[in-house]
Amino acid sequence: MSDLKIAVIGVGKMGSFHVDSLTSRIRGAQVTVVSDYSAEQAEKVAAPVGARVVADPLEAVGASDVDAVVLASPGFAHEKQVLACLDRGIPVLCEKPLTMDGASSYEVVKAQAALGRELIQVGFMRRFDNEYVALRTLIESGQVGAPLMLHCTHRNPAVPDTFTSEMAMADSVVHEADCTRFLLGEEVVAVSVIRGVPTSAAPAGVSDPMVVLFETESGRLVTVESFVRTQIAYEVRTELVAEKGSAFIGLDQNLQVKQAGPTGTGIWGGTITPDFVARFGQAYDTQMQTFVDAAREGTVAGAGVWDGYAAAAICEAGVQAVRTGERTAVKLEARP
Ligand code: ISE
Repeated sequence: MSDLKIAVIGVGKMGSFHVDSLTSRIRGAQVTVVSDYSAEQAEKVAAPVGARVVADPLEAVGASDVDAVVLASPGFAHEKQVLACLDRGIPVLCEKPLTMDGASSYEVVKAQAALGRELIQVGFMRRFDNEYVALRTLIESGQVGAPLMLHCTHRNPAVPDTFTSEMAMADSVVHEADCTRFLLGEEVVAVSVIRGVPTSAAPAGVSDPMVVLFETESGRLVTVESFVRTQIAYEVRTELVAEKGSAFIGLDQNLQVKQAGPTGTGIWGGTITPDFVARFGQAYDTQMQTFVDAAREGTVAGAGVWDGYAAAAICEAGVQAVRTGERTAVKLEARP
């Protein structure tokens, strides 16, 4: 079987990581087309891998040397680009968010259902992270009994000053929304937000850190600490509390070193990953290999269009909860 020819649309931090992954670590794929609103950035990423630059993203989707698309363009551009992939009948791996709100994501859900084929995969890469997979396997095995609660920590070292509390919900906490659904296998029905004392690194009026509470269909509780300006490193942890035990992932338990410290005493410890690409590199690559393997068969695997829609609806409620301080219900339409 010949290599899958891929167009990567949007080659900022994430898109250029995907181009590198597809070129050097993924089997059965070749990046043939690169598109970006910055012609200079597109050329910089395309040239070393022998891809051609197509300025118009919709033209890239329609190109004859493209069998599948990886979308890492800004979220507001996704809807049109994903629908163009459906129109052409080719698989697409779309970075989150699927679209900017629940209503437009539901339109995409309906469009795929009308087509009768699954062609959209949403880039919730944590579903491919070895630790998240192990935690879900543990839950499914019943070894620690029925799950009761999740406690999630989501810390980023820094974000631009333009990154508001609403953006923390839509851009960062969205992963915890998807993990909740992935780990517990049920929908989130309500979101509440509690704002605490902000870090001095946060601009005036921005709540950082904040605590988010998800309630699931069966009444399980999920707490999320969202803190995007820790000024330290990237820390993402989850603790499961179940009837007969608990379990933890994300402890940065890699290389632990003991050595002489500055004060004549010994010190020990390891390092914390600096950012999400370093922390989830394995998950991104596994997700991409899964996408390529499925796309060569004309389909997709992993988080689907419904997962993208549910996450968009949860974040919409979350943004509302940030703004009003009120517990906000998540409204999901019927699954087609
Ligand atoms: C970023 O867009 C991601 O997807 C990361 O996983 C998340 O941790 C970060 O907060 C987001 O800005």
